[in-house]
Amino acid sequence: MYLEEDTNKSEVISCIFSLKEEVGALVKALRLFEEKGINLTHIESRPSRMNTEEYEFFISVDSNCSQALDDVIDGLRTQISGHVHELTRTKEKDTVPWFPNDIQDLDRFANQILSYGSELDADHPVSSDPPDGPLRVSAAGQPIPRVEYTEDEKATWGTVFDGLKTMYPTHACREHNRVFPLLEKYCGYRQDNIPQLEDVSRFLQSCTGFRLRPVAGLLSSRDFLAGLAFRVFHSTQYIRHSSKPRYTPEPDICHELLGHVPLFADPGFAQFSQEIGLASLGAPDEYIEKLATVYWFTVEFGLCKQGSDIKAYGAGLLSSFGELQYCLTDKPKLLPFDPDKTSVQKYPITEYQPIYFVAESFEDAKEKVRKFASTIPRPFTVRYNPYTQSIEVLDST
Ligand code: HBI
Ligand code: NLE
Ligand code: FE
Repeated sequence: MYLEEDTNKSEVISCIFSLKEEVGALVKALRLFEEKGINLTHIESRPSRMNTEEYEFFISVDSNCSQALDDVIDGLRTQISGHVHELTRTKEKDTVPWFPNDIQDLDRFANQILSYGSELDADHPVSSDPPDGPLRVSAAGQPIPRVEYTEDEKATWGTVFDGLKTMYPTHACREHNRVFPLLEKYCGYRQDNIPQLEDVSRFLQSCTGFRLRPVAGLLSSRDFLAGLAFRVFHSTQYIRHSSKPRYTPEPDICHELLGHVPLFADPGFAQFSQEIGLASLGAPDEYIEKLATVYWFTVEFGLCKQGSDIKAYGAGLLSSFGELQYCLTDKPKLLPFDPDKTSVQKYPITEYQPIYFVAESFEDAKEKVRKFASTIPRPFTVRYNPYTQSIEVLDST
């Protein structure tokens, strides 16, 4: 299922509406869909928490029905129910941003790569589709293609691997140090071998259910964070330039495999990451920016207390032997992790961080992010159902 992006018009593909609990109410509403020839791809119902006389319905439609859905929503509003929330993929006032409902929906992200460096570009995804239609890159469930790396690339990996491995015992958090030997044993983590995403993804699934999906570059914060809600981590497959082994601003295979993967194998950390993802679904843009900033200062550049020490758990630190060394010197400023403050902290993206936030523990950080997430305005709450690999939209507020 691929969503044709048309930046000029609204792209409503899901909506939530409430109906009085009475015989035939749903039939009347569904007739509006039938009249417009709309094919529903998903429908879900539950009693309203806010109004015990009402039921709420969450529906999705084929993306080519989006124009007709606009008309139906008008009809629902005027003829049947005042309460309709639209979910849209393009920006429109007073609508809830679209979010993936099902793990298959993540296939839409493969074509939405941004050029690196400016979040401004988040509004203008660069499409690399050929003229005769979109490329479907590694759909959910397909094995990740294996990559043959050049000798030069392997040498770069070797330099990064060695540089980091000697520092982990003193600089990395204990969770990272616990998992790393398992990756050496089961996934081919070696100085002379770049592990394959498919093998690593299988390993992660057996630890925490996290899986990797390859992407050709950066996704928007909204898309990237949404993946985490499904325990899906979008991972690059290319490697940094051989002249920059100590530090590169962009994610690369060293960053994903050495920085992120060990922690996604840790149950507490996996849950922490997924909660950031769940909090992002359908959140307004300004909150996506705040969550992306929380993500930056935790998953990417977090420090945490362990006993009487401070250790690195952020992947951007654990994949850069330049910054890993720097972050535990007295040069940067350390502040306590507090989502209200952390979420609005500005940060550079092409140099070592001047400020790090220190968490008491993953558990404590999770609690704090949970509290912060509860302040995000959304007309519903969400829960991930791992059996169906889909998001359950729970109740309206
Ligand atoms: N996209 N592919 C990819 N990899 C990332 O690590 C990544 C991303 N998009 C945004 C992002 N990271 C973060 O900086 C936050 O905006 C979520
Ligand atoms: N600076 C990190 C590294 O060199 O591995 C990558 C950070 C990606 C956000
Ligand atoms: Fe990263």
